[in-house]
Amino acid sequence: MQPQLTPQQLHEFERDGFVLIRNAFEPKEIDQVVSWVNEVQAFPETPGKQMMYFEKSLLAGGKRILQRMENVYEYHEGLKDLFDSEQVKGVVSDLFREPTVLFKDKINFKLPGGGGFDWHQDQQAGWWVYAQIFITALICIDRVTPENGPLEISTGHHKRGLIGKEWEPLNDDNMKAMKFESIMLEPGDMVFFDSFAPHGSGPNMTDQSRRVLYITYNKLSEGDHRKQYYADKRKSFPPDCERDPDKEYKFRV
Ligand SMILES: O=C(O)CCC(=O)C(=O)O
Repeated sequence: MQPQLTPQQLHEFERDGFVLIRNAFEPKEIDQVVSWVNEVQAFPETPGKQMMYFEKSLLAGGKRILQRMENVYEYHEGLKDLFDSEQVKGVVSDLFREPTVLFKDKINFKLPGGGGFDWHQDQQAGWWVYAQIFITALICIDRVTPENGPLEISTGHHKRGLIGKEWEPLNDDNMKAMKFESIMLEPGDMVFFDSFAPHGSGPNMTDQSRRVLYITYNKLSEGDHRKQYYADKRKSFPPDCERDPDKEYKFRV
């Protein structure tokens, strides 16, 4: 099923910096995507392949849990086809009003005890090197509730360009006059958002996971940068299993 954006949804995206599409996937389709996410979640940590990042659970015991996985595109046929599909990439092209190319793919697992994300614009994470603007497609895998760390997005501030500094979360001054909307989701819902839309989220202190796929594209006219982006990221912020034990690594934005 290809979610056909209505003129109203196109308008909302331009006005707000994001648009929510309910039931973008049929139940059978999203069940398939959930089973693919289960498969990659069980992948072993392997240097040079999918990039797996872990965190310490905020719940009692503080065990090491999977926080996010990137670059599964090359290692899972089903997810690769999904990221290349009309249903996801095609809609981003409609929003850009021109052909688009995959920039990065990521699953945020937010398992029980998984931490939140400081307020930021994705564009602050050094993305300028690659392109001027990106659109991310979020696909909801697990139900998102007020308790498990929903995505919170501010409406209408995407038109202000870079609001904060690169590589630093937004500060109170940057966020004056911003209102954030928490987005509750069911599996199969999608959100498309602009790389300048300020957003963040809280931790998941429940006993259920809150997994969400984030697939990011840029305009094809700005070039295909996925391989270079991941080569750069492996150096600057490598996955856990590729780290130098004598070095300290800090997630910035
Ligand atoms: O998944 C979330 O809760 C927010 C994720 C986010 O902002 C990010 O990965 O940049």
